[in-house]
Amino acid sequence: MGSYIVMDKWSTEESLNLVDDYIEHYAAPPAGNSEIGKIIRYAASSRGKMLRPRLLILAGMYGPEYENRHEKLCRLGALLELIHMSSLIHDDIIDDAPLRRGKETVQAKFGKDVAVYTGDFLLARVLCGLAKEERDGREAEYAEAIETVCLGEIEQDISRFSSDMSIERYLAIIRGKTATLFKLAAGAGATATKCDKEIIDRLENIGELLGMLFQARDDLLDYIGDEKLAGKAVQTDFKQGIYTMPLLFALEDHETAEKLRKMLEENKKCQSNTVTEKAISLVRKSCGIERTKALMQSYIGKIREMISELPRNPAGNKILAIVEGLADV
Ligand code: GRG
Repeated sequence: MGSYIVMDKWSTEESLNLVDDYIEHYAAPPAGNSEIGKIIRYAASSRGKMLRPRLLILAGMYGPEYENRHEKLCRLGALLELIHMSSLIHDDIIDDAPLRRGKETVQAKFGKDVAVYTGDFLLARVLCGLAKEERDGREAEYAEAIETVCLGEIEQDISRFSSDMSIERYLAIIRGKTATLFKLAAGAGATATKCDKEIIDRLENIGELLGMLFQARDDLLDYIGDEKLAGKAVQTDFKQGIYTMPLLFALEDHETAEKLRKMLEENKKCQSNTVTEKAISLVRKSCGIERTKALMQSYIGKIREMISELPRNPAGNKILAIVEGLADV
């Protein structure tokens, strides 16, 4: 495996500022109708943690063409973040969510119909950006990733309220709906800077594990987190019939399983706050929280090991810093 000196020429923040500029460029509203412009600007202006473009750029640092391809990495990061934003806009419609990134959601502010079209508009801009500006033979991978995310969401939706959801099936769902974009981020960054195939594969695996870790954390925060810190509503999964890791582990705990199964039956018939509160409190007292944390630790261990097997590169510690940030729950 080749190893070469990597100049830390741009700080991650500098790169992400450029990603921001490209998001504005790709999502620029069409001239003419100021009302439409206002909606699109609102939708495209809220910023989250930018984890996916961050990972894309860090993966790109492993390639020999990093310096020449820095602008391209930032453009791809912007396009990937726009795919993510479009998925969040759609997700908030489905969940009837009032808040995202600490701000009113597009659906709460402008209505569900406008939100559907706005999410689609942003996705169309991504397709246009890929087709016109980034023609590098990888366009289909973006489309396939969107397809996989959608399949994960469809499977999750048709499994709502199912009391026989297995841990394996749930892991397959989150691999699709969440880990896919992280895997794409790492693969797109590493490919754009011409990493060797072996390095691309390893970075993709790291990306996928990071996505799994991220979703396990998100699931945990829904049970033990705080709305202010999360920037969105918490304690929503159970009532919506989305049975995630902490609950699935709690169902394997004989102390709580029987009571919890009765609550699942009640929840299927009628979604009340009372049964939701009882179920959340039971999950908190069960092994569900500790086992979810243990699963997260196992992902973290694997990611550490895989980073240590990559050529030495300042990006390695930066990826580890993201991982450590996610470990803190
Ligand atoms: C249009 C691509 C597309 C998909 C439509 C609705 C849907 C199908 C997909 C939703 C996928 C989804 C919301 C997965 C959950 C991933 C998740 C926990 C996202 C939150 O990501 P953060 O915390 O968000 O990185 P920020 O706000 O920081 O960017």
